[in-house]
Amino acid sequence: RWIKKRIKFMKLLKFLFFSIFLILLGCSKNQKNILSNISKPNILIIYLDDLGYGDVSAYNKGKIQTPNIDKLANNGLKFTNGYSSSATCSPSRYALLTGKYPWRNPNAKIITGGSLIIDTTEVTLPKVLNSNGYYSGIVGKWHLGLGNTKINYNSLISPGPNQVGFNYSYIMADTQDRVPCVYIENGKVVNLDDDDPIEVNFAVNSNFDDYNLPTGLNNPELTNMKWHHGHNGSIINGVPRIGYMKGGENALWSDIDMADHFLKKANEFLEENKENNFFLFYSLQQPHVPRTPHPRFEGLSGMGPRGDVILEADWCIGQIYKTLEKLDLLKNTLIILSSDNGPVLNDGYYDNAVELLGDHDPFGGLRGGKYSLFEAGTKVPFIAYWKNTIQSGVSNEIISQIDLLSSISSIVGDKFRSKDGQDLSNLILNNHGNGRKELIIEATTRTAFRSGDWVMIPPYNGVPVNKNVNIELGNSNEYKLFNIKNDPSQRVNLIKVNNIQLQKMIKRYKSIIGDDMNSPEKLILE
Ligand code: NG6
Ligand code: CA
Repeated sequence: RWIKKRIKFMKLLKFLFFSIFLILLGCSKNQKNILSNISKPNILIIYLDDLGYGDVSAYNKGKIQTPNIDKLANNGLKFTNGYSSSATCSPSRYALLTGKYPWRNPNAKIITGGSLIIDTTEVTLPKVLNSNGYYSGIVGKWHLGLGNTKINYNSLISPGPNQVGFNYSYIMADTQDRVPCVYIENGKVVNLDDDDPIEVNFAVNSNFDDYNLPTGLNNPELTNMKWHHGHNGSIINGVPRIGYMKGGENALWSDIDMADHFLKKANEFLEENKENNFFLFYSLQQPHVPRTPHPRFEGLSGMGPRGDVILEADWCIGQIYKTLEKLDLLKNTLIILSSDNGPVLNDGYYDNAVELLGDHDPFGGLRGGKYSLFEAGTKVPFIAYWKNTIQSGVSNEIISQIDLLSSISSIVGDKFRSKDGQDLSNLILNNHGNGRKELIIEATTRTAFRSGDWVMIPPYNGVPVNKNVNIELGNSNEYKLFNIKNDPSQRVNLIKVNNIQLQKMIKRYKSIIGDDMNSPEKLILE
């Protein structure tokens, strides 16, 4: 009996030990999950196209209302000195994905049907994340070039996003004002009919007239949006585009449905990857031209199509937020929202962007705009949001999109740091520590220099104002020096008043750009 009792007791003990062991194991597993999720958040970059510093109402500069972006800005960290890496799209996106200044790469210029400008051997943001167990996807505008030579849209298009790190891609090749007006999924044109191959041509004196296809130049009567400058090639869905396109009828996108279409793909990506660590680059096309809001947004802003597509984009961002909420992903997703360059009103179509602007200020009181070396070219909305992790706040520290690769790498525990980016993870997550001390600003291959509160713009040949878009580009035959803390709209040139500061900045600027400056012919440095 005694032995039986003892065996029973031992069994009980064993059971107890085993249960405790299981409980502990469960705890530690949970703990590990929580920890690993916290140290490795999902990354969602929401990237807008030509959205200005004043176009987000949380910045209190303009009149348009963007409640969904505001939600991220007001409950996350809002940067007031956040920069895109260039005042135009392709170089800016190149720098975001590689952490390298775009002026180091002579190919990093606005792309019109051109080849991929990221070397497939280069380290990129998606590659770093993939090596840390992430699944990476891009949905939306690409504009970093495709292929190595002339692109054949009728077979697998490569290299492209999938060759520089994205496991999944659903893109528009360049812009919605450029042909071909089709979506490309993992290198394949979506809905392409083999019997109706696509031909694309960007030659200025194209022989596309030979095909007897209407163009904006020859058949303005067939357009429902009039071109102002450029944009007089093939007419697709009533909109004249840059370049000429033939065939691919079945694959043509619907402009008014583009926002819903990309949103659907982005939502699908989130649903499918809710169990993975994921990186999604949600690259919206708004408010770039042609601005074609879905009819349910038409007229809502009272500012014409430009305002309407901003409301449409804001709504899409709200929908993405809802999806993350529904999938219970907000607590372990770091969201970065920004724009690839500053705003422009008339970028080539008559769409009343100027006429109906009213007292809205997309430029947020800054000088210049898209294409410009002045502040409005590259100072953009820049927001970091991570529910329950990033405290709501405002940072006046300087941060650039070029820092995202190094910072995100650091956040996920990777050692990689890019050539020109800084690890600003502490600033992004904790609003703590310093931002950049200095930054090279870029616009259409020209460069300028920000150091602390000072901006120095070297002299450049070229017109001071691009009359078509009515934007001051920053060209003049003298140096310019501004203290943007006292003079954010860069009105007072201080070269005479503070020559010492000017000389200091010229010296430092030259030492940074060195031999890498790729357009010395544009630079008149004495
Ligand atoms: C310019 C286009 C402009 C826009 C820009 C690219 C003309 C006259 N202008 O060449 O409309 O498409 O390229 O914009 O064709 S970006 O935001 O993608 O850099
Ligand atoms: Ca852009």
